[in-house]
Amino acid sequence: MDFNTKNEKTKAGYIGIIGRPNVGKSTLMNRIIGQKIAITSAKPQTTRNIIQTVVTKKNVQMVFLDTPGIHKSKNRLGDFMVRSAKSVVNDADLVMWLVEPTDYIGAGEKAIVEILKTLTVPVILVINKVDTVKKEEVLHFIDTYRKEMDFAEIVPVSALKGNNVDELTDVIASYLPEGPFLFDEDTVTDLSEREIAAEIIREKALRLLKDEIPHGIAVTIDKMEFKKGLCNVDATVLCEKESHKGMIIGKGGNMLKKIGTAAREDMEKLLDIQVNLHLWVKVRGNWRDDEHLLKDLGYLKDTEK
Ligand SMILES: Nc1nc2c(ncn2[C@@H]2O[C@H](COP(=O)(O)OP(=O)(O)OP(=O)(O)O)[C@@H](O)[C@H]2O)c(=O)[nH]1
Ligand SMILES: [Mg+2]
Repeated sequence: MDFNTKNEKTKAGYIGIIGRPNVGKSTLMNRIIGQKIAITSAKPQTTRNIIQTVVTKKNVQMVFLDTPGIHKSKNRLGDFMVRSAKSVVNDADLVMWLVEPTDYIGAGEKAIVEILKTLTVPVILVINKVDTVKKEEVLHFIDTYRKEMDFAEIVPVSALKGNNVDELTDVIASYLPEGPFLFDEDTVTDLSEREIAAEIIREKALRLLKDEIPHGIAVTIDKMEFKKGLCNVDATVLCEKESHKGMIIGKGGNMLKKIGTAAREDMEKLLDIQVNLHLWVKVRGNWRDDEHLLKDLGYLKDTEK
């Protein structure tokens, strides 16, 4: 049996968060850990990689695996995203399936149910965004979903407002196996500072740009150095077309300035240091189907080529 420093029995485990795009997976993970690590936006397919975060409270350590939304992919990047999302269910001690508060269970949800039915670990259904519907309706949605499969628990929450999130955290803890902590108690994420910086810039582009442009954007950090109480960052925004480049830069550089300012402010909060951010924009047509570029951008592992 394992004990923490206070001689209490410890529990620890991996919790996979899966669901369709835009249901609030990253918002919920950030809410539970109490920090904004994963980027979020109103546009689907925001998360592109598995993001691991760790929260240690008293004798329980929860390791969350936030995943890209499961969707019908249209390119190699999409294939990678969906493959990553599906893979976490094999590494998890517990799976949370996040859904919208609706009684429409479409082909996307059905496909996820088929994956979940094969699992031996507990599956918690989380009905998110309950702040957008009437309380009475939630019971009806619970009933609809209950018919699809046996869930260990069904928990309605609002990740945005925080409603019922503490209760959900208690439920998660109750299903974790007893065992030693998997990480140091002060570990928060496996993302490096460079990766976080790139994600913050991508989030601002996602939020500020319109239409299909954000989906064709990737961000690389070309330089990140800490010097004399300053952090100097050079980054490149990759896009797919010359016309997109023009819109990302904007009239008189206005849009790029907006993206840069918003990103710098977030980086300064997170790193607690003054940040100098320089952004460039480059066109790399079709990068979402380019093996080499995908690999450089961290979206394709060697073994997956
Ligand atoms: N009203 C409401 N909106 C929410 C809630 N949770 C998340 N959202 C919003 O839903 C949108 C999508 O949130 P994300 O956390 O990025 O969703 P996701 O499931 O991680 O999306 P992908 O990474 O694209 O798969 C954002 O605009 C969030 O603010 C909620 O509880 N209530
Ligand atoms: Mg996400």
